Formats: sequence, structure tokens, C-alpha cells
Amino acid sequence: MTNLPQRVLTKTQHIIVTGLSRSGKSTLLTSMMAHLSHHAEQAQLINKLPLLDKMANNRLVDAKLTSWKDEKIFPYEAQITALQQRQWPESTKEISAFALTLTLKRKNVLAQRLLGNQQLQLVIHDYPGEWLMDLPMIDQSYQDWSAHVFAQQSSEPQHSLAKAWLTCVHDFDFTLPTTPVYTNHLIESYQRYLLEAKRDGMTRLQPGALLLHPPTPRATLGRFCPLPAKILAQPDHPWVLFFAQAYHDYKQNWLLPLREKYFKHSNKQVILVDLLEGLNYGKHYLAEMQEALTHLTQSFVYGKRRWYERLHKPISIDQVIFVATKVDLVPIKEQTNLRALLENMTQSAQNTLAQHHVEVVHLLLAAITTTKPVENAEDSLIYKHISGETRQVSFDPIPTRIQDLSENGRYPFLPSQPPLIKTASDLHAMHLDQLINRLLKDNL
Ligand SMILES: Nc1nc2c(ncn2[C@@H]2O[C@H](COP(=O)(O)OP(=O)(O)OP(=O)(O)O)[C@@H](O)[C@H]2O)c(=O)[nH]1
Ligand SMILES: [Mg+2]
Repeated sequence: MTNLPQRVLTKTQHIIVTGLSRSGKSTLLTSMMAHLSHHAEQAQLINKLPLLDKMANNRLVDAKLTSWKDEKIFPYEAQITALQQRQWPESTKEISAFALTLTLKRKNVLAQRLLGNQQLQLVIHDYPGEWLMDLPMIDQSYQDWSAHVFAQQSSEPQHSLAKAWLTCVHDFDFTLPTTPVYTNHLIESYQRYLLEAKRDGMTRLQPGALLLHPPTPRATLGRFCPLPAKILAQPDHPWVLFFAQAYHDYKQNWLLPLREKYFKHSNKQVILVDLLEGLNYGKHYLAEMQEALTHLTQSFVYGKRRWYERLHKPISIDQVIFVATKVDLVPIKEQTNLRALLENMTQSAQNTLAQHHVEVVHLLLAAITTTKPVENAEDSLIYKHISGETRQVSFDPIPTRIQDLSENGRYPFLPSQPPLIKTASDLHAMHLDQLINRLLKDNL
């Protein structure tokens, strides 16, 4: 019996890791792989995933990273090489995938004797955060999208950042023909705003194609910008027709296939949120992030499938795990509040999910620990700044609700260096075992 075809013994779970740009997706995947392969090694001296052991009862025999179908494989080795040089890996430019194949002993002794080890394959994609932000556009018309962008730019902090663009579009002569010279003039002004807003930490910036080109041959897609209300009010205006067509092409030829291929086949969703960047930038930024999260949850298919629906109902997400990332950047004492803030931030997304009977979990996580606590100063941390200098910082108590965030609170964002490591197994994480447990829970 032990030589049953491997595919019969392999269970495949698709997990979608969702997170805005720079939220920590790639670092998490790297750390997860490093820890699981270390954990599976028989000769390991220190157990860095203690909770996993408790649940899985030492059943993990092997963890392997393999390619998935014909997709580009996640550059794990390159990520580790960068970390060995004390550099954070680069921002992701293209989509990659991997299958994390875990070999496990079975819980039931008899089944283990009859069938041998069980294989669980977790299929995970990594992609630039920008692509995610565009998904809600699929359900919006060009006109609605345009109006929405201008509404966003009427309040701070976007308003100040958009000044040059708003002047440009306001003074623009829309009787000019829609030839490349003029369309590019307008698009490039909008693109400069997007790039500047991204540098300033804004997240809801669309279309992502103006920040990062879709892979060729689609490189010409996504070249449009919003139009002011006075022009939009004329549905047959040549500029409206021109940009509405470009918007339509972007949706049909890039966003829809993207969603179909990468975002529609998962059972579990991990949503990464970098709250610390938010705390550092202030209330407006956190509120903006909250809205982005709510919009995001509208782009996925949720719902618990009953056992008799499994064959005919398309795959849908039945568990969502919200994760506050990089928690090594706050003192341990503040982690309880940070978790409450995460729950507060995701409240409206949770309401949507509750309607679909989706299980929602909140976790804190540091994929790579880069700081140390300070003796006798619970509100402080010590870390190595990217300049190489060792620094100590202290924090004010973190609020549990966005509205309680004080404008003068001290929530420093620490540009820390990754730790000095020789091999991948030297990496340390915080609460990673809790996340892995959740991902494996229904399969063990
Ligand atoms: N201290 C600390 N910093 C982290 C951690 N994870 C990520 N970072 C920082 O956050 C940055 C972004 O992390 P990435 O993993 O590249 O984020 P991403 O979501 O893949 O970003 P994109 O590829 O641009 O969408 C890194 O370069 C690090 O500076 C962590 O666990 N601890
Ligand atoms: Mg990345």
C-alpha cells in the first residue's frame, strides 16, 4: 500500500498571502521556508517553532520548496543571499510561486503503517503589492474610479501631494486631440503624483501599472488617468472615450486574467498589515490603510463550502488570518495593544467576512527579529540602524483604536538592519509558529 501514487497521498491547499506593497510578504515567505526546513531537520538543537511541535507532535519529517506548474519559482536562495549580506531583499517586481511540500507522519498509527507518510502541499504566490491594490477596479466603471480618485485627492495627505497634478489637469485644454503627445502629458503628470505619494507611504494608488509595468507583452497597458467631473459629465467627450477604453483594456487584458489565475483559487487568505508604518505616519494614514483593507476584501470570493457543495461550488476562502507584521519593531509590552489596534483596523472588513461565515483570526508576527529588549526599560528597544550604528528608542503606549492615536505620540519607525546570519537557520522570528499552526490546522 505504501507505494500508492504520490498524488493520491498529497493534499494541496492554496494559500493567498495578501498585503499592500512593503507589508512584508516576501520576507515572511522566506522566513517560513527557512524555519520549516530547519524544523524538519532531525539534528536540530533548538526548537524555534515550539507551538508547531505541540500541535503536530513531532510529525513534520521534511519541508521542501519546489516549483509550481510552469510558474517562475520564488527566489528563496536569492532572498537568503541578500540577508547573509545584511541586506533586505528587493521589492518584488514580478509574480512567482512555490509549493511548500511538507511530509508528515500520520496521526493514526494504523493509517501510518498502511499508507506511509502524508504529504501536504501549500501553494503560495508572491507578487508586487501594487497588483493587489488594482483588483477593486474590476468592479468599478472608469467614471466611478475617476470620481473616486478626485475625492481621495480632496483630503489630506493626498491633497498636498497632488497639487502639481491637480493644477495640471485643471488648466488642461480638453479641446486638444487625444494624440500621444497630449495624453502622455496628462498621464505623466498623474504618474509623478503616484510616484511621490508612494514614496510618502500612501497605499491606495491606482493604476499600479503606472508604478510598475505589467510584464511584457502587456507593458503598454494601464496608461490612463482620471478626468475631472466637468469632462466626465460629457459621456461622448473624446477624452472620456479614450481613457474609458484604456481602462477597459487594462481590466480585460490584465486585471481579470490576473485575478482568475492568482487570486481565485485559495482556501485560506493571510492579510499582512504593517501597522507600525501607519503609526509612524499618523491617523490619516492608518485610516487610509483601513479603507484600503475594506476595499480589498471586496475583491475575493469568500464563503464556507459545506461538504456536499465541495464538488460543484467554486473554491472560496473560508479562513482569513489578519497579521500585523514586523512586530519586533515595538516593545513586547505594547503587543497586546497592537493586536487590539489590528482588530479595530479590520473591523469593517470583519463585518463583511462574518456575513459569509468566514473564520477570522488576528495574529502578530515578526518574520525576522531585528531588535532586542532593553533591560529595565520596558518601553524601549535596541536595534542596528541601516547606517550600521546601534540605536536605542522608546515608545509611547500604542492606542487600541485609530481615533485614540495622539498626533504627538512617539511611535518611531525603525529602519533596522537584518541580523547577522551565516545560514538560513540562524534567522529568528516571533510568533511564526502560530501562523504556521493556523495554516496547517485543518490538515493535520
Ligand atoms: N524589522 C522587520 N522588518 C521587516 C520584517 N519583514 C519585512 N521587513 C521590512 O519591510 C520591508 C519590506 O518587506 P518585503 O517582504 O519586501 O515586503 P513585500 O510585501 O514583499 O513588498 P513588495 O514586494 O514591494 O510588495 C523589508 O525590506 C524590511 O525592511 C520583519 O519581520 N521585521
Ligand atoms: Mg515582495
